[in-house]
This record gives sequence, structure tokens and C-alpha cells, in this order.
Amino acid sequence: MGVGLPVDRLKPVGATRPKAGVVHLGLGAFFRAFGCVYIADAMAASGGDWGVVGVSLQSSRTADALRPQDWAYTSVSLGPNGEETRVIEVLNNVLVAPENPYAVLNAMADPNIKIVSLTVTEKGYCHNPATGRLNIAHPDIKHDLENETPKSAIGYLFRALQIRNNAQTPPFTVLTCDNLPENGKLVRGLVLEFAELIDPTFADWIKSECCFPSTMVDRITPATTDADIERVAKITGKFDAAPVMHEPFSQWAIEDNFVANTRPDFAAAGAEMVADVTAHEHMKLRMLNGTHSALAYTGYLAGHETIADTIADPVFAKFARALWAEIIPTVIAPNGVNLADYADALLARYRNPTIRHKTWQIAMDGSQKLPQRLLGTITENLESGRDNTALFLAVAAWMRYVSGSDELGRAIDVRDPMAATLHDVCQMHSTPSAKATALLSMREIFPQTLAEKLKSPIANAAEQIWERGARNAIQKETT
Ligand code: CS2
Repeated sequence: MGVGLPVDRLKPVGATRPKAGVVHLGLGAFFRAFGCVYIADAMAASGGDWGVVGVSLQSSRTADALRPQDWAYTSVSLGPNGEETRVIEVLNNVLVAPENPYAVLNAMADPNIKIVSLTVTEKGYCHNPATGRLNIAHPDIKHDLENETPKSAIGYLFRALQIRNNAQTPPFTVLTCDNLPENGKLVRGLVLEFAELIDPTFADWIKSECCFPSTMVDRITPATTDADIERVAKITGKFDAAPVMHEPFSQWAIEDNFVANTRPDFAAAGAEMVADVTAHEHMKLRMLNGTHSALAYTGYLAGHETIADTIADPVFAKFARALWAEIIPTVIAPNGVNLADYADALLARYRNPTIRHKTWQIAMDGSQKLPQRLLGTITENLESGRDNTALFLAVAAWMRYVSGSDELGRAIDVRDPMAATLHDVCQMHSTPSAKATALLSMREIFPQTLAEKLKSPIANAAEQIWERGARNAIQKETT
């Protein structure tokens, strides 16, 4: 820390930690900036023992940062006109799964735990993104099928449910908060596929007793930087090693389907409890995440560091509008929502200059994101004979990005579980159209029938992106 900064460590104001009712798998910045805030508000409004035991499935970084603060942290709302801070005190422990998988299973098996929530990112489901089926060749799934101490989220859910069943404890509700379509149905299908490989009778119990509500989650949460940590210390007068930064906006639509109807009073905290979240999910995944990915790949290639920088460039603002014009005809608006207004609001959120959301951060894991963000929309437009020009450019920009070098020939640090294969596939071919065709043949991402239809338009878009550069290609195609 710089000279003259406060040295007092942040501590909770409340004397005791709230009793735990939730175990959260994958405790990253997003859930701390989102789910934990809703839970804090729900407990403030209506009470209940809904403290959260966070679980890091990979590193001990968050646990190490939060332990000296008794798990309290600062949530920082980045408004266009300034920052507001608030201390969140709902965590009552953070466990590091690889260090002690039994502690995680014990926490999940505790009868007081009614909900196991997840933000493990798309790749954390160990599924095949094109089909939604469990990837049984995934090393963590292979490991978990053969060992009682799991590595994957699916393995943890299965083993913990098994322990509860053996102890005649009712199951928990599995509350997924990742940006995947019909995310509850997806995780249910994956847990059942896993269970059927081990114990089909037990799979029947999961089917009949367990609940997997789907949710739509929305709050832009850029990664916290060292500069953020210093600034928060200056503003609050306390040193917090792991504050979370987020936009003021937040929206949570939750399918109201919980074991024994037991849950925090999410509605009192502003969440929408609905019978079916499909409309919310489609709108958000296609209109927000779809344009986010499109802007991330094209913006990165054009040398823009953040979404705010990208969208401040009029060529990209126009590109975003062109994307929404193609996406909106595929979206059924949730009750009371006007999709043109929703797009305007997204544009305003992207423009928020205090959100330094890196194009590189959003560009991660494209192989896992493309199907639900862009390919579903493209498929429906093709079926109805509608235009896809801007969406094709977005897919081609992803191809250019994963080929591994930018428009100035500098290496791109491509983070993706399939990064090595994507890079090798691109290297084997010399022309943009040949690279595009080879990438389209990756069945984990592009289903065969779609790939065939995409061959000529994507080869064409790839040539534009490679030859003109992303910005010029967009400018030419979207005017
Ligand atoms: C982003 C999302 O990183 C990404 O892929 O598109 O994290 C996005 O910021 C959130 O879904 C907004 O709710």
C-alpha cells in the first residue's frame, strides 16, 4: 500500500456471523457483488438464518484475503457520478475445496443448509456446450466418477446429496447463477447423468426430491484491481484486501421452485420470483451477453481496453445497435419489458465510464459462451430468413481472436479451456476462410447443421475481419 493510506483492517460491525443456510460453490467477485447483497437485504427485511459458507473450488486467494477481516468485505457501486460503498457481512466462512474437500462435503451435508448456490462459470459445468450433455471425458468428471472426494461442482453436488440421502436429511435446493440458458434444467440434467453412471436408484431420488430452479442474473462486475483496493481504502478509511466493484444496476429473476418452499425472502430484496425465467434468460443472454462478447472480440482487436472505451467509439456504438436489430426479432419480451428500451438501457450501462470492464476479461472462455450468446440467435434468424450480418462479424472476430495474435501481430493471451486446440486449428490453415471452416468443424461448439449453413457467410466475414481489421470491417458492413 502507498504511503499515508489507512492501515486499519476492515472488520464486521455485527458481533456474530449469521448462521449459515447457504453454501455457495465458486465464490468469485460476481456472487459477492450480487447474490450476497440480495441475501443481506433479504435477511435485513425478513430475517432468517441465511448466512453463506463460500467455497473456492480452485485457489485460496479469496479465503486468504477475507479471513483476517472475519469474512466481511466492501461492495462498491460504481455510478456514473461517483462511488458508494457498503460493508457486506453475510459470509460466515470460506472453504478452499482442494485443501479440504471433506470440509466442503460436511458443510453441504449440514441439515441447516437449505440451498447450494453456484457461480462456477460456463466451463465449470463440465458439459458439452453444443449439446448440454455431461462431458464424461472431462478429467475432473472422470476423477469424480472414480473417487469419493470430488473436484468438480457436479461431483460435489452428487456426493453431498448422497450423504444427505444416507442420513435421511432432505436435499438442498441447487440454485445456479451462471449465464447459461435454462441453467437450472441444465445442472439438473448434468447431476442426473452423473448419478445414473454411479447409482440409478439414487438418481430417482434426486429426480423426485431435489429442486433446481433456473435464474437470470445480471450485474456487471469487473475484476478488482490493485488500484481499486487502494482507492477503497482511501474512501472508507479501512483496508479491505478483497472489495468487489460493480455497477449500480442489478436484476435477478428466480424460478420459484425451492425444496419445501424454503428460501431467503429474495422478493423483499428486489428479486423477481417467477414461474418461468426463460423469457428473462433469453433476453439477457442474447441482448446483453451476446453484444458484450461481440464488443469484447471486435473491441479488443481494435485496441480498446474496456467496454466503455469500445462503445465510446461511434463505429462500435453503431455496431451494437446493428446487433440488437438482428437479435431483437428472436427474443420474446418478458411481461412489461420493452426490448428497445432494454437495449437503450444496456447502451447506457456500457457507456458508464467508471466501469473499467476489460474486453479481455469478457473475451475469456468464448468456446463455452458462443452457443448461448450468439449461435442460438443466428440459428433462429437463419430459419426465418432474417439478416445476421453483424452477428457473423462477431463470430468471425472471435475466430480472429482465438487464432492468438492481434492486428499488430502481438500475441493474445487467450484464456479458454479449448485455447490450445483453437490455436492449433488456426495454425494448420493459412487463409482466413480456411481457418474459419476448420473452426466451424469443432462439434463441441458448432452443431453440424448450423456449421454447414455458416460455412460461406462466416468465411466471408472472416476475410473481412482479417483483411480490413475489425473496426473497418464493422464500419463497412454496418453502415
Ligand atoms: C460478461 C458477463 O464476462 C462476461 O462474459 O458478459 O460477466 C456480464 O458482465 C454479466 O453477465 C452481466 O450481468
